[in-house]
Amino acid sequence: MSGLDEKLRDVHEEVLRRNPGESEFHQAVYEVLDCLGPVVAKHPQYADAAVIRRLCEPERQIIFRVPWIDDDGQVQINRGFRIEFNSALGPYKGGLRFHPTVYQGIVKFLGFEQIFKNALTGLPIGGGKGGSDFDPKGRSEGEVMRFCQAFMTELYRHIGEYTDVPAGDTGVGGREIGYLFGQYKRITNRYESGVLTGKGLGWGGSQVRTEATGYGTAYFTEEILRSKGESFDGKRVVVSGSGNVAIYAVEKVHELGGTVVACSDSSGRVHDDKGIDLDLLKEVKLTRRGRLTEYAERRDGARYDEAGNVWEVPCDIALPCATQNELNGHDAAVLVRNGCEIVAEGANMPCTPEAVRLFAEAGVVFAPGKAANAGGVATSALEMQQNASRDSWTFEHTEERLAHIMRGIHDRCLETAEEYGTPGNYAMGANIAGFTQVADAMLALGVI
Ligand code: NDP
Ligand code: 2IT
Repeated sequence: MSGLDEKLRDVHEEVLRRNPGESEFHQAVYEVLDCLGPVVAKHPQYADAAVIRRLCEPERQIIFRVPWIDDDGQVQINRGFRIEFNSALGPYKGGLRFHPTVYQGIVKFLGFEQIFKNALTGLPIGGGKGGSDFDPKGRSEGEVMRFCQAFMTELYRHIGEYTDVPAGDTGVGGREIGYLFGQYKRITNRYESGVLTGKGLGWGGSQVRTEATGYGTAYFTEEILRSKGESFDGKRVVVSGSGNVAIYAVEKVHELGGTVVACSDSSGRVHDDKGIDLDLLKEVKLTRRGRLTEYAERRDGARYDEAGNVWEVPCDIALPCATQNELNGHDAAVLVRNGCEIVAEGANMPCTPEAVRLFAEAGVVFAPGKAANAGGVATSALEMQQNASRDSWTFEHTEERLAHIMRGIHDRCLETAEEYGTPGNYAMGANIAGFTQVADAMLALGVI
């Protein structure tokens, strides 16, 4: 299929053969391998020790049945996953996703991305991911709680503060982390705060964790703008999604001087040219767990378009914050035509390979998720630090740490891209910098 160099092509073919049907995982692996040509040319030791082949094979993959009883008294069966991908740098770390589309290929792609993202934070965390094909939409509070308890009744034996530390992702927020932690505590009879992150502020959670991914994406974008001698002032921004990452991206973009003129959910888009009203968005999505249609009904001048494509709203900056492969080649062409200058991924792998190629051709700056959305997991690692020292930091201190980490990731991507002869290419910089950090640790730890 590819323009990969020979050794990398063999690795890629092996991944395709050993993981049939897992297209998202194939895509994520290819995207990384595609950047590693200059690295293996310069450092043959990585190929010699089969570091890249080992990296593509998870250390452990857990699949389990999750039986629970719904409000009608019916037994429901879901499938649970935890992929413990790589622990060279620290305990496995990564979120849990509850969404009907979840299967092994999605969890593996997310776990694979997480290895490099976590390395880029510079904090001691390995890569993992988990989740279930459970669909929380339309489920009652009681059903969500019973599902979380059933999920943890199996998962608890695999996790721990020094082993594997899950957190939230799509469909898993503070409410679910609460139920998961409660069940872990009950089964193990241990108040082990560091076993999960994204906990409530009153019981071991960290300030800023809720906001961290969206804030981090906005900070990363601000660094890109700064490197071009610009700022958010006067910039029109489009954000896709209206969940955890999207909402706090909107909040920070507004604080930094930009205007978010559109956002979306899986049913359509809202266009609000005056700028998204954040209080209303939070009330509809966070307080009421409602739909964006309600936002448009209550906001003068805002329009909801069912099946409307959010990328058709003209903007200077696009922040895809919903889900994988949500921005394809067609969307990229529309963004380019409308003069978009920067695309920074708040979600994991939201841009298709064709979209990324079109951005490169058009000179649009592209920041990949493993760099631009690393603020969430970085703040999770800060939560682990606070838990380990039984401490709790202020909002200001934690946010300052987050902003510092995001600036560090940004600079490291640019410096690495420069070093390997592709100045300004954030994807090259992120993949190479993340890879070399993990690969060096793997070499030091021997063949394990
Ligand atoms: P949420 O569940 O809070 O929100 C997800 C949003 O994306 C919703 O608006 C949802 O719309 C939309 N969405 C989800 N799936 C689809 C789909 N298949 N098609 C169209 N829209 C969809 O999730 P998060 O905000 O936490 O996560 C969003 C992205 O960010 C994911 O890629 C996640 O992996 C990534 N991420 C999350 C982090 C975190 O800390 N939470 C950290 C780093 C990355 P609807 O309500 O209609 O379903
Ligand atoms: O994709 C991600 O980085 C997350 N969902 C956050 C993981 C974490 O452990 O905080």
